[in-house]
Amino acid sequence: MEIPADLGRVLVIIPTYNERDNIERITGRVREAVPAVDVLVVDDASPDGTGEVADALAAVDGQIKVLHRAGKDGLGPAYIAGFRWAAEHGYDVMVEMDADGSHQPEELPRLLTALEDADLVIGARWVPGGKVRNWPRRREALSRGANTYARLMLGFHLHDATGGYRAFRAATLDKIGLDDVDSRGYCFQIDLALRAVRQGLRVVEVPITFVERVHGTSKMSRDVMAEAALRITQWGVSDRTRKRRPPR
Ligand SMILES: Nc1nc2c(ncn2[C@@H]2O[C@H](COP(=O)(O)OP(=O)(O)O)[C@@H](O)[C@H]2O)c(=O)[nH]1
Ligand SMILES: [Mg+2]
Repeated sequence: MEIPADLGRVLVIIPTYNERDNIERITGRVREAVPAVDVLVVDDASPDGTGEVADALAAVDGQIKVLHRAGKDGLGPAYIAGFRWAAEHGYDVMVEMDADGSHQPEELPRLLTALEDADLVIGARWVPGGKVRNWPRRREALSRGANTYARLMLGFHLHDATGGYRAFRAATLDKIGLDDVDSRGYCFQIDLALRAVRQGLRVVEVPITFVERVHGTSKMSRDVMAEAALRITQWGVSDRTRKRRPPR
């Protein structure tokens, strides 16, 4: 499928930590679904050798690149490193995609088409038409609950602010400003969405079908959840205090 030509050069950024059994399949699916895009794998020195597998893929496909980082440092810092690399290399659109197949490359053209009239497109599960396959009830309840809490607390219109399948215009990331982002896990996604909304940018959700991973293990942890819950509360509270303060 063709991508809208006016969007310019598109880079799909795939952060990896121990995704050896997934990396070849996901990069292959991206390259097949949308041959015009380039792929950047951002690997945090995975002990299972994902980085070396990615290097081997890059050696035979010039549209696959690899950024090696020193050690596991969380999803947020990996994406920020990927965004910086993309900006330095002149890309116009940066896409976030998990390595584990949860985000389907075949749906990427829909995200990119929506980006023609948006500054940030979020592939969303918890909107009409959005679906989740193979998730235990508990995990679904947790994600829905976290997103409802975020929507009420932060007062924005988004239904899947933790969703990690996204397309940003390069200009959007410039306006958001990445220098002071220090969120690491899921709340990285909420952080960036909130910054975009607060900048008055057009943030649009398009329904996706999220498919739980078959190979490898989730890096989701109690720490990641606790960070998100704490941050949403802090951002929501500071927002309210700011609004209540009388103008000087
Ligand atoms: N580079 C890097 N990638 C990570 C890190 N933590 C998670 N990832 C990747 O981020 C994506 C989403 O993580 P995953 O474990 O699937 O989370 P889940 O889908 O919420 O269960 C996957 O591609 C992971 O390999 C990290 O610390 N560094
Ligand atoms: Mg996953």
